[in-house]
Amino acid sequence: MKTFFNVEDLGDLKVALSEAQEVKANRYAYQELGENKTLLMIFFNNSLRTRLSTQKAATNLGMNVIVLDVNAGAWKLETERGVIMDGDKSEHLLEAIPVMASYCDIIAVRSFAGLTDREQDYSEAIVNQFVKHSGKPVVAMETATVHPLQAFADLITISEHPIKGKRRPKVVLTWAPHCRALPQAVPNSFAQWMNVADVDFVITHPKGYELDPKFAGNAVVEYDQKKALEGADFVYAKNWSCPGVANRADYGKIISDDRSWTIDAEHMSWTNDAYFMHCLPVRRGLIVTDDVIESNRSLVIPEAANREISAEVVLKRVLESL
Ligand code: AN0
Ligand code: CP
Repeated sequence: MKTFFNVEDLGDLKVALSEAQEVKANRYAYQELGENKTLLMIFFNNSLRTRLSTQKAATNLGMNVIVLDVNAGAWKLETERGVIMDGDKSEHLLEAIPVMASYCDIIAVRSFAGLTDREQDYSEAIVNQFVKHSGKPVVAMETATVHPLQAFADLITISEHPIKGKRRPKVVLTWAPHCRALPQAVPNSFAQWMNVADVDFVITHPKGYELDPKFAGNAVVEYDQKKALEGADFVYAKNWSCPGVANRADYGKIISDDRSWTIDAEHMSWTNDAYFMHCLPVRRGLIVTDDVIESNRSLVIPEAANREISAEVVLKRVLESL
């Protein structure tokens, strides 16, 4: 595997899921694979889970790890070509990328959507420069439009919780309100992965929050949240800002603050005693109430723990292809 951005990069999901279980049962079995290999993790944005779980996965595989927080000690990086660099940015990404690549074998990048320019974000302008100019395999740790390590961990978590009497569980991705504009990367990847997985997938959100068709695919969209949640086996809550599909001018904006979408016990009572999922970090009281996230149906902690496993499978595959 040379890059990891989309579900297709992983090939057959059944094979990937059984590999995940094998790795989970014996996570130190591939120490020799990463010997004398270096992972460079570059963060343009904050992280708790991605940083810790990816570093842990790499060390499980015997790799050396370098972490760079671009905003904490590195030179501020210019990302556009053709600008006169007389502002606060001291270095250009076009020099920084090959320099950073010279110190490592694999590059993992976190670079969130700017949420101001839809074309810029959806063209993946930043991470594509890493792919083009590094000459090294590039792993997404949440880019402008995708968060595949999260979606893979979510799928592993769902597969570990079979629903009695059902071959295909009903999985519902529901928008929930939030006080700050958030990217679409998590719902985009979750939708992309659920569309390929062996599940019945429904997306629910207020009008105007339609995900880009490239990710929503043929998923059922139900604007009535109650109807969508009826009979659900997994409720995956997430806020996202306006994807600008119907109205480009609203891209990246908060166009609804409807608190009736917050997942509380009443919402969960409409489901088939569903499991609750969220990628974290989560703001309680906005996305989900304390009682729901603390309930015995909440999977948020096992989901986060599976980030180590999704990252290990991905890094293992990349190492095998070096
Ligand atoms: C980010 C997001 O919504 O994309 C990261 C989630 C993994 N969340 C926040 O910025 C709060
Ligand atoms: N879920 C997730 O990616 O968390 P972090 O932003 O803390 O890495």
